[in-house]
Amino acid sequence: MDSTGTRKRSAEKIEVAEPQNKLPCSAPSLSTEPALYSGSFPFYRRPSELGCFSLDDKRQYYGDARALRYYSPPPTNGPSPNFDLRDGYTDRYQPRDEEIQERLDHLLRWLLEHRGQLEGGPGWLAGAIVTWRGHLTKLLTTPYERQEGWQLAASRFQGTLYLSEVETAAARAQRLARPPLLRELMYMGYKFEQYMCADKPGGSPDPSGEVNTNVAFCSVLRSRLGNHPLLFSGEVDCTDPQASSTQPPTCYVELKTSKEMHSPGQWRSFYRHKLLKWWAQSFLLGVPNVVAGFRNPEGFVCSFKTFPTMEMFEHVRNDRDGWNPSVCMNFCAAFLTFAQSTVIQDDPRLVHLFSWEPGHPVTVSVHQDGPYTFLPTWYVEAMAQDLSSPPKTPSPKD
Ligand code: 0WD
Ligand code: CA
Repeated sequence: MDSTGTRKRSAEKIEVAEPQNKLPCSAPSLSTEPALYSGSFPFYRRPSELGCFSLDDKRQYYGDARALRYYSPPPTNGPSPNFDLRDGYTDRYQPRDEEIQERLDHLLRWLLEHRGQLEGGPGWLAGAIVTWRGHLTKLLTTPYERQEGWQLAASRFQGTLYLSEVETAAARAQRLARPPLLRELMYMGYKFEQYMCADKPGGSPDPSGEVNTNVAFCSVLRSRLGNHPLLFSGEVDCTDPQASSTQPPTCYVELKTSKEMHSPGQWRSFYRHKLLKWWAQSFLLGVPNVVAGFRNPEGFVCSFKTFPTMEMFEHVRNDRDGWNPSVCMNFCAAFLTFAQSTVIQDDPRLVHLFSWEPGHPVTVSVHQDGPYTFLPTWYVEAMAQDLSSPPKTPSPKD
């Protein structure tokens, strides 16, 4: 940034797709072809936790760790687990209302309350990208995704670039028509967390309680990808009180469920598809281990396995149809460069909508003051106050 608040163009080459048809002018777009991004692994700063917040059973925000849970697996020398993941689905399940679009709101509240204490020096935030970890996960997996597209809304405000996902029409239609079996499968993932987590360190899980997916513990982190400073937040399942490091995010554990596998072909497919998503999500936040519970066709977890995040790639390293972490990270860096160079105007009501469908490049459309605007007035006005009110002069008593 220079003193006028204008973003300096970096020397980095923007990897914008060459128009194949050689038309003289076409709107800029970004290719997602894996072959274009297979260079060496880019710089990714070890994510450090800046803070956290919690959402309660009514989705109310608290600026503390009250919703953090503690990893409490059954003893390894005891009997093998037998967790009924369908238990409570019909009578003890309080699912979050997915019609409510929260966009970046909770993260913005955290940022507003901590903007004065951010490390990185004055102006760090003005050069940063603010988003959810889940949005970055989608970017990382894009070069390999063949089914689901995405839309990301982008606005620049006081220099900072904010990225907020927009539910695509197809995703909305799918959500509204979600088959009952898929709904139950989603519940089973949360039920597994309840079997594996305690409310207090050293405590025991209580599977008799209800599952309420409004409750969330979110970590807020600082990192950098290439020359892009990042501030993002992600939901964390639990912390391991026995972990060798008690320092977040390296004490965090991600919990997953997956179908029991019986053939080498099933494992291969698991490594190619599921492990890519698990890796991208946990690598971004710096979560060292993913604990997977394998469920049988009756919905019982009878075994689990820990997958260290840094070892996941080994399962596909020699697989021609596998994934490559460098491709994921280089594509994400290229997208962030593309977004930074596309969104020039500093205006919280102006949205550049980046859209992607499998088999196509990322395209952009521009929207002013419309339904895509996502930075809330309470945030914009409070942040603008900072700039308009002169800094307090210390009184002799201070
Ligand atoms: O990702 C999104 N489209 C949005 C998420 C848009 C706006 C808000 N959020 C919220 C979520 O409700 C949640 O509180 O952000 C938080 C999660 O952010 P994230 O960590 O960036 O998201 P992601 O990495 O996609 O998901 C992490 C976990 C999930 O774990 P699994 O193991 O299934 O990947 O967050 C939970 C879920 O447990 N989660 C949700 N919980 C309730 N409703 C949702 C949701 N829509 N999405 C993710
Ligand atoms: Ca999880």
